[in-house]
Amino acid sequence: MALPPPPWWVELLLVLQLLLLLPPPAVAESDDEACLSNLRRGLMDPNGSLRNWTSSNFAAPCNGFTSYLQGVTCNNGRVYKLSLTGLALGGAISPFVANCTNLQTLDLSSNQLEGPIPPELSDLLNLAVLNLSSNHLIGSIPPQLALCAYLNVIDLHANLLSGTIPDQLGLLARLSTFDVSYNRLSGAIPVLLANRSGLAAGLPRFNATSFFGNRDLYGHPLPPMRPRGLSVLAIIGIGLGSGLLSLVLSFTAVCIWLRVTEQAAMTPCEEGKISHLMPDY
Ligand SMILES: *[C@@H]1O[C@H](CO)[C@@H](O)[C@H](O)[C@H]1NC(C)=O
Ligand SMILES: *[C@@H]1O[C@H](CO)[C@@H](O)[C@H](O)[C@H]1NC(C)=O
Ligand SMILES: *[C@@H]1O[C@H](CO)[C@@H](O)[C@H](O)[C@H]1NC(C)=O
Ligand SMILES: *[C@@H]1O[C@H](CO)[C@@H](O)[C@H](O)[C@H]1NC(C)=O
Ligand SMILES: *[C@@H]1O[C@H](CO)[C@@H](O)[C@H](O)[C@H]1NC(C)=O
Ligand SMILES: CC(=O)N[C@H]1CO[C@H](CO)[C@@H](O)[C@@H]1O
Repeated sequence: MALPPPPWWVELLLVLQLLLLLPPPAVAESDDEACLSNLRRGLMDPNGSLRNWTSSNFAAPCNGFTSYLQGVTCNNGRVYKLSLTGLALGGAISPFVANCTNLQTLDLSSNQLEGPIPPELSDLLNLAVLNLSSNHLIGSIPPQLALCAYLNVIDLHANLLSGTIPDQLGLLARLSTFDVSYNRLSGAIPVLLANRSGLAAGLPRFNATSFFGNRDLYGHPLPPMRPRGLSVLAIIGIGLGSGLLSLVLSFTAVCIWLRVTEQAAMTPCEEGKISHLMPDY
């Protein structure tokens, strides 16, 4: 006969069941409207790609599975995919995007977006794909992204992100694509992103391509931290540079000296002599 499970375990199970039985929050329907209208307000759209993003469409963004809003895909009347890629959009990502609580894909890649990645994205508990690559985003990568437990894809390559890569992101068990290459990130690469844990501990997880192009990022799979101070190349460069400079300076000095002595020695008669020396044809 099996032992009865400990009481705390039963309690936990009950709480979980209770949570599953709770009705969805009453505000759910109007969240998408707040999400889309605030997102639009924060964006600049020089090419008019968001012409259909009008307030009447925000009020009813979904008609079952379809939407009149460019880049919006719906599922059961809720926005579940936002894909505005390569539309020359400027401005910043509104934190209100987190009000689209059913969002599974947020792809705003290949635009001119500025400003930070809103940490509020952690409210998007169904988020599986986050692609904000090829923009001008600044600030650090919010560690709160680790709360989006279903994240499969984090693509932030080619931005201006700085700071360290949060260790917490290594805990995202479903993460299969991670790209933070070509930013301004620094510090050590989190071990849990470089190597697998658990049964496959020590096997590589994401290779160097995920991390290239960040001058101050170091550690496996990139080379270890470079020694502080001048690199060998810089020293050679400075040596060659100063050598060349002194050569140019002394050459100039000799030229000036020659000119001065030449002018001092130059007389009309000597000029005549010189012309005599020229061969006649
Ligand atoms: C924009 O809305 C109009 C109707 O309001 C629709 O016919 C058109 O297909 C929409 N465009 C896009 C790109 O969804
Ligand atoms: C936006 O418009 C400019 C100028 O009209 C054009 O050169 C550019 O290709 C357009 N970009 C997109 C993404 O439509
Ligand atoms: C992110 O979007 C870019 C294009 O905008 C695309 O090339 C890239 O493959 C996407 N990333 C992933 C992981 O799908
Ligand atoms: C990660 O893996 C590399 C080889 O793939 C290995 O050299 C390194 O020691 C590992 N690091 C950890 C902390 O397991
Ligand atoms: C890194 O891994 C990807 C697949 O995940 C592969 O396409 C790429 O060639 C690898 N790059 C290096 C430098 O090993
Ligand atoms: C109803 C709801 O979730 N509202 C949130 C929308 O987003 C803003 C900014 O993140 C939050 O402050 C609201 O609570």
